Amino acid sequence: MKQLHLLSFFLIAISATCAQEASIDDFNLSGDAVKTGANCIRLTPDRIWSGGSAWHKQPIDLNGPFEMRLQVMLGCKDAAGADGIVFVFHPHARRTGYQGEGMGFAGLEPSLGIEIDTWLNEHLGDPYQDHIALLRDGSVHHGNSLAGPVRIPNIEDCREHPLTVRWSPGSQQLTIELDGKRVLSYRGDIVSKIFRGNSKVYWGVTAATGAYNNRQELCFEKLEFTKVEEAKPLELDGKKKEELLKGEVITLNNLQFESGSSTLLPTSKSELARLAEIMREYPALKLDIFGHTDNVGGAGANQKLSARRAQAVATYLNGLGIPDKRLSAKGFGEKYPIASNGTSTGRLKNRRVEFRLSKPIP
Ligand SMILES: [Ca+2]
Ligand SMILES: [Ca+2]
Repeated sequence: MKQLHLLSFFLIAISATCAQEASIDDFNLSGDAVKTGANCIRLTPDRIWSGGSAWHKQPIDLNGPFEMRLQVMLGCKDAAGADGIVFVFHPHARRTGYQGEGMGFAGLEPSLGIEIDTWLNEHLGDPYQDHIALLRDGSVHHGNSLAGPVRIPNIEDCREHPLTVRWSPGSQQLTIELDGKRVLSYRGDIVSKIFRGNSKVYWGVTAATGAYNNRQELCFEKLEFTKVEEAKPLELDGKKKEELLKGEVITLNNLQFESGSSTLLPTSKSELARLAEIMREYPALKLDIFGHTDNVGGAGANQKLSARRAQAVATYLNGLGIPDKRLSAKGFGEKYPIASNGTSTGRLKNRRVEFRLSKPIP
C-alpha cells in the first residue's frame, strides 16, 4: 500500500513538470530590456548606467526539479566592459535591482542568484578575472556567497555561451554548467533557508552596466520546470488562524505525512510556512504540537510515530527560524481519539497533529 501511494505521488510530480519551447511572450521585460528575437532578449545596451531584467510570468515550484538552458552573451569589451548578468529566483516578478556592481540583482531580498560578473570590484571581494558565484538575498559581496567565486576565462568575447542551471529537489543539489562544463554546485535546503518555506518563486535574469558598459544579451533554449499547481487557499489564512490566536486547539487537514512515516509531504510545507509567519508576528507566543494516531498498528508503535511526527513539525518550524524554546512537541499515540476508530473516515480524523498557541505565564 505504501509503495502504491509513493508511486502515485511520483507520477503526479512528473505530470506537473512541463518542458516547453522558450518563447519571449512568456516573460515580463523591465528596465532597459528589449526583445531581439523569438526567444532572445537584450538586457542592457552598451551604454553607461543601464539595467534590465526578464522574468518568466509563470512561478515555479522548487519542490520539483528544473532544468533551464540558455545562451548568454556578455558583450565585446573585455578591459572596459561591465558589469554582468545574474540568473535569479525571487518571490516577485518584474523587479530589477541596483545598477553598476549590483548587476540588477543587488537589493532583491529574499533571493538566490547565479552571477556572471565581468567587472572587478575589490571592495566586494571580486577576483581579478571574470567569475561566477552563487549569491543570496541581493548581496553581491563575496563574503556572503553560497558558492564561489570561481574564475572563468574572459567571457566578454562577443560570443554566445551556453549556461545550464539544474535543480534536483531530492538531493537538494543545484548545478551550474557554463560552456558545457560544471563550474559551480551547491547543496542545501533552498526553500527553507532562503525562501522561509515558500517553495513558489519567480525566476528571471537581470543585468546592469555602470561607469563602464557592455551589450548583454541572452537567448532561452530549453525550459523544463515544475509549474505551481492551482493554489489552494491556506487553512491558516482563514478562521483557523483566529481560533489559533484565541488559544484554541486546531488541526490542519493540509498537514500530511508519508504513510507510516514522519516524513512531511511537500503539500504540508506551505501551511507550516504560514504558521511560522504567524509565530514571527506574535513573538511572545509559544506553540504546543501534539501528535495523535488511529488505533491501527499497536499502541507502542503508535506512541512513537505520533511523537516523531510532532517532532518533525517542530524541526521543520525550527528550520524556518522559529527558536526551539518557543516549540514543544509531544506524542499521545492512540490515547485520545476524536472520532470512532471503527470507520475509515473516523481513523483519518484521529490521525492528526494538533496545534495550540499559548502565552507563557509570567
Ligand atoms: Ca563586479
Ligand atoms: Ca572579461
